[in-house]
Amino acid sequence: DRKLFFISALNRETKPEESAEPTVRPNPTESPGRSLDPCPDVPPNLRGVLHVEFRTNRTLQDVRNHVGPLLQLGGRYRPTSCRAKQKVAVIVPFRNRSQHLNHWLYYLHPVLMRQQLDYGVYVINQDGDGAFNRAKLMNIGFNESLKEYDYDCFVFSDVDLVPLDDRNLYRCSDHPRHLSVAVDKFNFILPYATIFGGVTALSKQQFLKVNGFSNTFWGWGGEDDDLSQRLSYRGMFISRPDSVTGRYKMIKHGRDSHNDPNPNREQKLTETYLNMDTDGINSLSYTVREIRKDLLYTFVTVDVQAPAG
Ligand SMILES: [Mn+2]
Repeated sequence: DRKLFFISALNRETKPEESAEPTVRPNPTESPGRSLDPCPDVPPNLRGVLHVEFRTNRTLQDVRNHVGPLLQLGGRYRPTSCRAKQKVAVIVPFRNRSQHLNHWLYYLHPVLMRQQLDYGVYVINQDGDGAFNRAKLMNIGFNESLKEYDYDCFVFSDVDLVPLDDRNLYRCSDHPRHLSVAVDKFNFILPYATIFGGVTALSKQQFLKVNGFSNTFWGWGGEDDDLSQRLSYRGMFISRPDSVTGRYKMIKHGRDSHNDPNPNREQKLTETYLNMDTDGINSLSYTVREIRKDLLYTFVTVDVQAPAG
């Protein structure tokens, strides 16, 4: 039957596993020392509850002085005494939030170091003033970070969320992990059971299994619930730390310009199952405007091809 054959050929072509695999160019000079023993399951120098405050004005130079000496260009770090269990790309979607980024870097770098991760920080900056697209910036971060290093775990973090306990490990688990479970803004309570926004961690395999995020959520809201539904449709569960370890402080802010609530988000959430195989990492299209290496991060400015108007 010709028609059936055509449909099955089409299905094969759109399978995310085949087209989504980004090119990995491992840099031999950057491969972790094979001679080191693996790091322990529980990092030995964690502090537990952290003091976090956003009242001071922190400059980027303050942060460089504070954590810079231990970092390699591009916000890269790896423990020197043991071989890290995971290679983690921390992806931060961004536009016009420099003060938030300073705070985030000030608190996160020491935490990630104490957690003995082999990690890099990628700030993905949306160019221009078109509608913001958080989810597409996440997909771009996944793609761009993999061009630099053979990362196997991806932490996607909003720039205004700082953990209040360093036992909340920025690593991947057997199931996609939601890290920001108890945010002060929501009175330290999980707002609803399927929530998957804020800070999340997915292995490369988990991310590709759902074809990444949707690229088509413009403006605020919905993209995180869409990813949550993708995970569910692919038979995965959400893993979480307990509500004490998973506490976060959010930097207070008003609504960003060009990030109004997306009026289509409810409708789009009814279509996740229909769209997820064709809208995601396998359909990602963007233009890199600039890649700038700071000691504290890799800053990737991208044109996300926002719709006109
Ligand atoms: Mn926020």
